[in-house]
Amino acid sequence: MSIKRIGVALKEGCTINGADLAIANLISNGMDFDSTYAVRRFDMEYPRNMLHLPEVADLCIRLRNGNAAILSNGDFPLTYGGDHALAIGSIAANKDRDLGVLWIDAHGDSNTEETTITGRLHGMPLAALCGKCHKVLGDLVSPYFLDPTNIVLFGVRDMDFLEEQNIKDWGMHLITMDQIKKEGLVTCLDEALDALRGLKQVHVSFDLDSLNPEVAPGVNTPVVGGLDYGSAKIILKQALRQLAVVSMDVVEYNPIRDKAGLTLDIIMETDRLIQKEYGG
Ligand SMILES: [Mn+2]
Repeated sequence: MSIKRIGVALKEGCTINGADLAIANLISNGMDFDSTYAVRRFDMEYPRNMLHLPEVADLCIRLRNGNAAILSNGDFPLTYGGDHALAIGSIAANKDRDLGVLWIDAHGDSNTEETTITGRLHGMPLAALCGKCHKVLGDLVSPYFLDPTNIVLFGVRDMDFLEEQNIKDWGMHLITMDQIKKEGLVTCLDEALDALRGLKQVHVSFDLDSLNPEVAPGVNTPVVGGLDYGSAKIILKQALRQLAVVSMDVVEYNPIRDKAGLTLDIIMETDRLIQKEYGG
């Protein structure tokens, strides 16, 4: 059993230049990948509220198949990106119908094609994974949809009004940044881990925009008032120690927005933390 690093050079889900350069940047800074994925272009129309749907769906199908093979070998896929739409593929790779998900993020990522304001698919992966978004995305997850009550959103501080309704209506666990500031990290983290502790397999999706932009400026859609990196390390460490984590993502790195390598340093330290906790 070993960690397999997967690199996904994707910007089509956020339509922001630089998201696609994340993997090349990590490679040039010494990170090794077991495999990498690039977007294939299709000369196809897509709905205005589902930007670059053919490219994102094609990439997620290939990533799903690749990561499913890693999981069936008993190995641990650690997927770097690239925008968060890639998690539709990295999570659909898991065929456990009771898969738990810890989604650490500034945003809700739970828009549907009806509620999205921007049309960007990186705001829709959780809806897609629950089978509540566009059919093309649903088809690539089917029949292994997530149960929304097995999803914990952590560190959220920017939701669209209708998106927040989705999260509440579907029964996801929502732990906002306001709540973390009020009740403290330890209390909130316990609540998150309790919701996932009984599950046989858990995926952790770490969006770097969960961090305060002063700490990690190299992200696609920064939101003020996030986690400090010390808190993020506690969250990841305790998740890896207390939950049956079988796969992870570290996403939304944008090297052209980084300042003084701050976000790069965080990614490299996070990679070491995951290796240490997974190995020992
Ligand atoms: Mn996200």
